[in-house]
Amino acid sequence: MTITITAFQSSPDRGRGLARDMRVRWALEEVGLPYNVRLVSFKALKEPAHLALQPFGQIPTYEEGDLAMFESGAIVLHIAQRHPGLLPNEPDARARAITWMFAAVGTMEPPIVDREIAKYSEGDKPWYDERLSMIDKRIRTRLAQLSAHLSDADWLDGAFSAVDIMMVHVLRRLEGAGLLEEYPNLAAYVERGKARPAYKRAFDAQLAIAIAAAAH
Ligand code: GTB
Repeated sequence: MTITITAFQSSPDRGRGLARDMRVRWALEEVGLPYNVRLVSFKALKEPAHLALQPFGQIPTYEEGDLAMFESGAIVLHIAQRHPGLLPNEPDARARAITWMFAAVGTMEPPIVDREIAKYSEGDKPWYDERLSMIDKRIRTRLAQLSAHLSDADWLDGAFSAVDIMMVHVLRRLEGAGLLEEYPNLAAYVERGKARPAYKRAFDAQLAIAIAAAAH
């Protein structure tokens, strides 16, 4: 069955692989599934054809036969549940891994996204520095807790899994903020994820789109 995902026609990150199609691409590459990418403009994101797939007018989406999905975490979980290699088989271990996938999007990601939103929507306000340091405090709390959990392990929950796809991609959004570097085991964890061949294939695929868009 052909798989089609959506991605930005022109990603604001200019090929840094920070948009959430990257985590879906990475999961697909890890399990060796070929996929097509439909590029969507910002205008088309808010039009009925795309809203029928993604009610919030965002990327990524995932289509496979009659199935249409949105939410990057749900898509990665779907891929991991149907193809070997990204989740443990033992039911309790699988439940624990899914817990960590939710922790990536539900606990770690929100303050990290807040930081970015504050930067571009409130960066000119007189109280921005104070707000930023409050957000950074929340992020540091979460990073310290995650760092303690990871300790000296390579991956968050046993063998490499969909958990690490989600968490590494969430943490990558802190690149350039100077926060991740305060937790060397987390910085090394992210680099370990980025060194995986499947990650590199996914990254190169989205970069090729950014390069083509820049050439237009
Ligand atoms: N919860 C949803 C999911 O996980 O799938 C969130 C999806 C989402 O936020 N999509 C963003 C989007 O489509 C792109 S990934 N935004 C357009 C809109 O809302 O109109 C977020 C993102 C965007 C840009 C960068 N960047 O430039 O660095 C990084 C991440």
